[in-house]
Amino acid sequence: MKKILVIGASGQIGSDLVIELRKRFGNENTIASDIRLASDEIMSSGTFETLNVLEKDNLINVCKKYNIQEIYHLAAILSGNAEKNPLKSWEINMQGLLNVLEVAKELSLNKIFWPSSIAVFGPSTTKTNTPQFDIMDPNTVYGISKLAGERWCEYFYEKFNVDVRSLRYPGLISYKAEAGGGTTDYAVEIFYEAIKNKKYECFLSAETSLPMMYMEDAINATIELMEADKQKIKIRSSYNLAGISFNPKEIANEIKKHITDFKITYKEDFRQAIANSWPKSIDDSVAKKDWGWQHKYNLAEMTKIMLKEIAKKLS
Ligand code: AKB
Repeated sequence: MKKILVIGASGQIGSDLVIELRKRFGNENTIASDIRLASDEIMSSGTFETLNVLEKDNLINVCKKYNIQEIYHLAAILSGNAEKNPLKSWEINMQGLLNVLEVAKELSLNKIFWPSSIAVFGPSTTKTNTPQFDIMDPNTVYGISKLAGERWCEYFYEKFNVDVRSLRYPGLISYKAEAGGGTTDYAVEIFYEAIKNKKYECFLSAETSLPMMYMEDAINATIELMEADKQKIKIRSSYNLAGISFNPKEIANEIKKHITDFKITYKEDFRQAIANSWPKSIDDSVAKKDWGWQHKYNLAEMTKIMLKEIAKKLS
């Protein structure tokens, strides 16, 4: 059985991905790593290594120690937080990726997964049903680092035959770990506040539509992409990926079907400008055609699960 390393196992995606990889490929074959400790579920179900992706020698040591063949490199500073510390965020997002790509090349690893984002698009991009190929003029540090990262991924594939695969994630919604420092975070926070206080003050305006996805869909997309035959993967920068698109008013209305006295108010902050620069919805027909991607969850199903699971967690 292949040995997998997940970098960024304590974050929002890692918290779900590690558990699913362990289920499919074995607890002992999926090594979790991060600079901070992961969830109890991850710490107790398999091996964990403390690892800073900026320390390339340590990354090499961990890969050699466990005979790693695949890396899922998830560690990054998200859009909102990156604007507060641009140069440090650039270093973490770019040097982290370059270290992983270099190690993949040096150790001849089989496959790498690296997440890109809808943040690669910018103000001049087509806003609705954004196609795979369109104008890309991101104006956030996070978006610029993701676009540069996509170019590096394609470069390493073409020049050095590193089998790197990537998805442009929309905003991801999950109940296991809270999002941290992103522009789409409101769509997770709103559930916690609805259950705890029956009200939420949203940092985006009522009509701000953004592409979003329930975490289970994102995890399935990630593993399906990584398990697809190599010849099916035609895009070596990053694939557009779509789930559901909604705005704060629409998700609040869906929550009100379960918590009838829930109230939402709006107070825009600096993240409104970021959201305004991003697409409202994504065309992922290339992913569907190349490796058969299809999402499962809609807004109503996701809302039901999020409310149930977060209520359980908080009690
Ligand atoms: C963010 O909001 O920064 C992320 C993303 C869309 O990549 N969730």
